[in-house]
Amino acid sequence: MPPAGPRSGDAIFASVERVNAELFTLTYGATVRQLLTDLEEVEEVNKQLDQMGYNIGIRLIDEFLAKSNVSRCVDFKETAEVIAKVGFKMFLGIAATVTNWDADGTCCSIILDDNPLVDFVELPDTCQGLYYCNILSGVIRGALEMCLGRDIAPYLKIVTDTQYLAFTKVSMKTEVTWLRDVLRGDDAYELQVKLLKQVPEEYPYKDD
Ligand code: MYR
Repeated sequence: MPPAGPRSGDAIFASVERVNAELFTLTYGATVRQLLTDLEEVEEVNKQLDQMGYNIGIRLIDEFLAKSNVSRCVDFKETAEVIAKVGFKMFLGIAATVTNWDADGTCCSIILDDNPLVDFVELPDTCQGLYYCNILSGVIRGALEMCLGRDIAPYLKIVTDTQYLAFTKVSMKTEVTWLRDVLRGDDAYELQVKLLKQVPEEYPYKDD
């Protein structure tokens, strides 16, 4: 056992961070367990986790854009790289890799280098159809639906007597699905992100 004594600020922060990460992982596990008890069907739990993630994602994008200094991406390929390299790092402390692009650049895989959500987790046979980390697919779907997307040059718009700059926001509708999941016996965690359509919205944006 190391001798007790004063610890440096870095060591204390590292240990607080580790405790927070463990608390987060255990809290997420308790949430999934409660959903399994309440909803009984794993399919329903999958849907609920995705929906919870979506609700987080539509809010988290503001924090992401404010903290990351990421500006609008030029295409979906850049967006996917930003999610993998900046988003996963910022919110989960892990890196991820983008791969398996389709020919038109609208579908790819994000492979997680690590997955802190599954520390301490082992699924019983009764949960075989469960996508334990489905909250992550919802987060990505929600965040992309609310982000600025492709940059369309700002243009002048005249409303009654007032001239003001209007920017176009482009919401990205995506389908995010797990292709591989270690908890289900695969060798990696792989999320497929498919861009379905981009919906331009003019200022003032509708809140829905
Ligand atoms: C833009 O083009 O407007 C910028 C696009 C950036 C999208 C980044 C979305 C971040 C999602 C974070 C996912 C974290 C998962 C844990």
